[in-house]
Amino acid sequence: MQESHARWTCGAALWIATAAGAPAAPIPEFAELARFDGDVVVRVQPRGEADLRLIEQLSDDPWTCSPSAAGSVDYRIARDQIATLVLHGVPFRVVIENVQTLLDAELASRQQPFDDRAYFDNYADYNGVSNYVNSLVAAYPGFVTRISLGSSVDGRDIFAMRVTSPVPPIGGVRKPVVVLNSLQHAREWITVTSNLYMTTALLNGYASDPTAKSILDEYELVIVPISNPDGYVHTWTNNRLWRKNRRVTSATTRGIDLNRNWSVGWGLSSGSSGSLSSDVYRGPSPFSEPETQALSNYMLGVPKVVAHIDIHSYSQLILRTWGYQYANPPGLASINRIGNAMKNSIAAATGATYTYGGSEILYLASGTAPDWVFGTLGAFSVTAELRDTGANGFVLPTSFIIPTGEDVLAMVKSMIQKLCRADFTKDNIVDDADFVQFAASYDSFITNSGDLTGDGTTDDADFVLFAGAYDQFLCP
Ligand code: 0X9
Ligand code: ZN
Repeated sequence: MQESHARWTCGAALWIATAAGAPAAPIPEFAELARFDGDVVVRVQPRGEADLRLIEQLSDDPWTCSPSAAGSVDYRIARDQIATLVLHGVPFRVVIENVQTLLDAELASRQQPFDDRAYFDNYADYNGVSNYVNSLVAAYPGFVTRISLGSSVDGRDIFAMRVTSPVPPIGGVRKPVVVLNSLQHAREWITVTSNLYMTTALLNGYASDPTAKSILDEYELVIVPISNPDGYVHTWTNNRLWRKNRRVTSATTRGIDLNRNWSVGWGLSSGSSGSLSSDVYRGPSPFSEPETQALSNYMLGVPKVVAHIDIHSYSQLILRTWGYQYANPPGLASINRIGNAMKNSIAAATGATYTYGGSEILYLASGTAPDWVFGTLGAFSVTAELRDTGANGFVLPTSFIIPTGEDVLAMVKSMIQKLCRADFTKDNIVDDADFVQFAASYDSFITNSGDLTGDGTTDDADFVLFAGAYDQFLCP
């Protein structure tokens, strides 16, 4: 008996009722890297449900989705299926002429030994990234600490870095934390290099760049380069275009979309799927996966997460909350102020055009990381979709590594500079109650080392200096 259900299409808010129960494609356990000879990526402009059904029949691999309000969708299909699109008069254009040629070029550069090249000349596999984290710890003692957030389904470490300067926090035991995680989706390799590039640039810039210095003096960055270790390894060894984690879900299906597995907005069919074979399968319950548990539990244990970016590719977007609904989030004006600054700072730094907006510029996505961070922790949180806009999609040539890393550097710097830190009560309104809470933290501060004036005594003059620091928390 077939059940009618909303079927997710990797596209702009396009939802269709379709018959479930088509046999799930078996998941091949590739003896070697899967090949995609003769495949192209097409950008389709569906005229209605019939067009969508056709493209879903032709393709088992929706790529990411166009920001265009016109609602185009990208799919990988076999070249000889182009004729079918033409035959049915479906409007489309080819955005990637030859997927395998892109993959071959990437593979050729992978085969150079990692040690022989500069870090950002190429992509690095799971061990390469782990080694790079170790090398940052060694190169910046006192600034970088390696931590573990937990383990993946297959037992791989979800490692992370705490990055901050040795300058102590004002009025607390830990500086406000900014969390930057990449690669919930395994095939989005550019997100890993960009996250590491941004981290390295801030550390390098500490001595010479006042912005880098103030960021690392006032904040702690928690960087999670590979949020989906098993998926990432799988893209290096078996299928470069894998998206989900590697959980066995049935005899023929694998993987849960980690970015549909978070609890806020979880389970809606308008933005995720309950079908095991779907690329946006949400899993059996919120936080069913150790990877999402590891990230969320870590953030719950941090005294103050003040901002977060969940880094993805591609499409060049900054997506604010909410992902799961079109309704405005509380504090929208403040969110827009930061989001627009991020977009503008990227354009100024690298010339790249990113679009900023809510789910209306992409599609609804339910159970995502930023909705949880914003909804549960009250912290500013966005999804960044990095380069490009589709010419190379997930298989970005290595020449994009540094420019896209510069995009992320600009977005992180501008986000942190624009953060409104005065909202201590986390009600999205800055008022006297915030100052009261701020001032109260002086009590715990004074029991440690209240002598801010450095005159050998802890007295009212120290409180005056402490309270003065509140001004720098006020929203621009
Ligand atoms: O679908 C996703 O998880 C993200 N796009 S991707 O192509 N990298 O898979 C977007 C998630 C955020 N979406 C919204 N805020 N609407
Ligand atoms: Zn993604």
